[in-house]
Amino acid sequence: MGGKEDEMLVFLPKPRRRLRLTSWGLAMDVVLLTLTFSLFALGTFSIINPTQFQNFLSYFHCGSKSSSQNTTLPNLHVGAPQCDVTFDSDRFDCWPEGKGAVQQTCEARGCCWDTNVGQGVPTCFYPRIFNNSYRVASFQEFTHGMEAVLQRSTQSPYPGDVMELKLEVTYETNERLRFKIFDPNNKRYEVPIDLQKGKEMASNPDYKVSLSMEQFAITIRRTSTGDIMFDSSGVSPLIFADQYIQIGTQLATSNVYGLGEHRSSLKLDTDWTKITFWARDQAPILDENLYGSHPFFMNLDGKNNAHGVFLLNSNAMEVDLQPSYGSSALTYRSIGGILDFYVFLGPTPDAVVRQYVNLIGKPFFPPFWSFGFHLCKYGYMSSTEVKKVIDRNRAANIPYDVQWNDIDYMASHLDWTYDNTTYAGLPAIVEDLHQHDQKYVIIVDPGISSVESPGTYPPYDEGVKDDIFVKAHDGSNLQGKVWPGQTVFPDFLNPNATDWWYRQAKRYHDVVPFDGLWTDMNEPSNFVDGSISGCTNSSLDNPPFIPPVIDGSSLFSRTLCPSAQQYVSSHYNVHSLYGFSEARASMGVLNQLKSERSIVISRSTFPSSGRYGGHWLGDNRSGWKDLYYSIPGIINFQMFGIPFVGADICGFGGGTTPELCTRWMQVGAFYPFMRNHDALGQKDQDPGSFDLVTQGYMRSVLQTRYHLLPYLYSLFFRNHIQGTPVVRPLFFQYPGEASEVDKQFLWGTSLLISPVLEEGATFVSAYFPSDVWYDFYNGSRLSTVGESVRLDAPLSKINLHVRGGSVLPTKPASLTTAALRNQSFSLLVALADDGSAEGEVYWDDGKSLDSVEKEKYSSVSFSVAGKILESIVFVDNYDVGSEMQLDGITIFGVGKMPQQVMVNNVAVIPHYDGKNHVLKLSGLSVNLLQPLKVTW
Ligand code: MIG
Repeated sequence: MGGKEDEMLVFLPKPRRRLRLTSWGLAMDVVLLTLTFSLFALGTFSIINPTQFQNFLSYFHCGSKSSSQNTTLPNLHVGAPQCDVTFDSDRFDCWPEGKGAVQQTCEARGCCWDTNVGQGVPTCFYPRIFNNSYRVASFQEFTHGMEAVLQRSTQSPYPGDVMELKLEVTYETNERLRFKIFDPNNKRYEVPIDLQKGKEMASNPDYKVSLSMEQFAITIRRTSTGDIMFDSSGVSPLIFADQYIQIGTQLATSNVYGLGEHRSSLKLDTDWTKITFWARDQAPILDENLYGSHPFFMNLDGKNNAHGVFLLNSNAMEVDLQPSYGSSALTYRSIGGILDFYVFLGPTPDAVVRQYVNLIGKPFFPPFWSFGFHLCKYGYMSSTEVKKVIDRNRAANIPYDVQWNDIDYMASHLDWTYDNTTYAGLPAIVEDLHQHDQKYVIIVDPGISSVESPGTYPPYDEGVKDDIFVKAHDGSNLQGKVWPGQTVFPDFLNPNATDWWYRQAKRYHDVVPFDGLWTDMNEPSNFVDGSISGCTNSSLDNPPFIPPVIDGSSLFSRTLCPSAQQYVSSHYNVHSLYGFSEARASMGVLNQLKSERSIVISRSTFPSSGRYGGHWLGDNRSGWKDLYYSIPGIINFQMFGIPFVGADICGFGGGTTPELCTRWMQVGAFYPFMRNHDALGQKDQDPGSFDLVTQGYMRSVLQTRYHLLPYLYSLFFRNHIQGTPVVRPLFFQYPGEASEVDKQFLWGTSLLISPVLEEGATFVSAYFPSDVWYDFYNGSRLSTVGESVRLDAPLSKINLHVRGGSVLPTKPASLTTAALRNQSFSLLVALADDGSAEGEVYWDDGKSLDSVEKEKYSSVSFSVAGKILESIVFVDNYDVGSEMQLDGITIFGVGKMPQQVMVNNVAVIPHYDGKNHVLKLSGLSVNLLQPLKVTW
């Protein structure tokens, strides 16, 4: 922790030491700073911001009292100067086990003991000067990075210390830096995902790395501003033992986001929060570990620049967030693998997401049909019941594209079967759906029954033959228990499993031609802990440290034994990759089966899952809180590169009400993946099951969604080629404002959604960033911005606003996406204050596997300036005439009735709404693939 004997070495580029001093303007500061510099070797902190300056002061006050140079365990106790950590917030937990510490054992770790602390504050914490960690023994600098050898000479509290480590820093691109800390002498497990790296190397990066030598620390700053992006000095010290790896970092500000999968507000709570990563089948509980693992966060700095930090590590892990030095700090504690960090420079939130997604792999491009409305329920007792639901929603003219089936369709819950008594009508239903241009998606679970009569159940027999099941520690197929009873679990990390999975899917698809796969239970979930015969006493099953997972005491609660063996490594290491590997295999199977784009919706996910499918947020409840939490949940998965995401609309568990379900359909109409799903035993909640008034509200918002699908689809195209997030929180677009707003969200940069999330409310208080906003429905301009505005929100309506400066492509709402596709386009133009606007449309056949890669699409951009709207046709390779026709243009913000309106040099008769300043052109029938020019 920055002892005065510390030397720091600064790498690339050269220090700009004096630059920032003057900006503080306080002579006192400069004096103290100079003092500080004399204590901490010059060059240590070449660029300093005020927060950092506070850190210096505390180092100064305390560090001056210590002159400890030795490397043996210091004998510390309360009251010793080293333990005089003035603020609770500067205390870094030295006993993360939580229970079991007493003064003596705490001090034996070289730590300080104080029970007189606030809620959540550790009683056993690191002293300021902590010598029981690593020092830099040697280093070498290269053009594109550096290497250092780190050594420790004492033991940590955990077995298997790696006494010598290697640090490798690579300046990978101008926007991305990697640093890796690993054991150079023994190869350890590393996450087997396929990162997407080009050959490019950094040429002029805006980052700078410095090392603290005597007590190892790494500091990474944005060169142009001096702000911290990663700084492991002054926080929890580095520990690298076989099953306990710890490193900390200061945060630039407490505006920190990400770290999934968890249920929480969008901006994370940094007031002593513990976040656990270990894939888990568990209905969402605030902050607890959930279905997937995404050790990625975004942090805003004091200048509202954003950066991102990704720790590529799949082991069980804990991240602690706490206040520190007037800002916040973060501590990672992983129980395996290595430390493999990527830092992304942004500087906009949007750029951070793009940089991260470009590394982990850009998301799959969903087929057009998948943006329609999906309907599902657990507990359709028969195919007759499914047919009844389909029919009543069709009869109610509900825009509706996809019907799903949960495990009810299976015979005895066996994958790749259907019950030929209760579900005898299934093939006919699928045929009927297809005849109506609708699609059908089924659930499949990983657990494969291992106790069917030999020769009767090919998925098991063939899996045994192909030897693709997860092995117990003794080499036998691990036996667990899931829906069908006793089961084994395919190891989707085994390359042979994909072919096996394909054969099972193909056999079934020949009879029931499903269009997408829903991969549930893939944490993987197990109804018994570990296996039917328990787990071993090994340190894999009983590690010396267990992060605070649900059920606290064990990693194998409701899943497989960590000692189980998979193709790549132990389940201990690859547990959280199970859902990812199943989605990857399943998308491969679908591509081969359908030769068209399809969807996989996976419950468990890991970084790069987005390449192979989407996600839903799991088992929520029919409650208003759950409705709210869906919004931060959906935004988080945009950051995680899994943009095709939704929550169970109207709520899964518990009973919904017409009001809640209406409000939820209104929010859900703006989930990228829109599915209404209900739990077993609950009352039906499909739109057709409600009274006519409620049905009307639901139909109306579905029509709005369908109308806007060309815009959503164009956003997904951008996302697919560049990683640009589809749904955004306000702070992405306005980082200086609204850093906590998570009850509203944007589609792209142009459409602001401000839903009602409270029972009985008929208005909503919505925040409007300082910009130009028009009411989506009537085009009137909002007069108040930069604050919260009270908007009318009767149950019939969700408030939507269009940002001035946008052009959105639309088509008239239809009952299916197939019908919608055939209709002509319209443009919705919303003018900025200077009269400008821009936008684009992407269009293809909606289904080809290689539409984008082979440029089998059309794309047109639009821009408005000086009362002229023009288009540029970039690609015109998809030209089905009826689909590419442009019929209408609506322009918001046209101050007065124009004298003349010309479209491609032909005068047209407009409609002008003088009250709301809206100009409307209709019946144009021009070809969108010809350059367009509209003047008014
Ligand atoms: O053990 O398949 O999250 O959506 O309806 C429960 C039945 C299994 C959990 C999924 C839920 C699904 C349910 N599944």
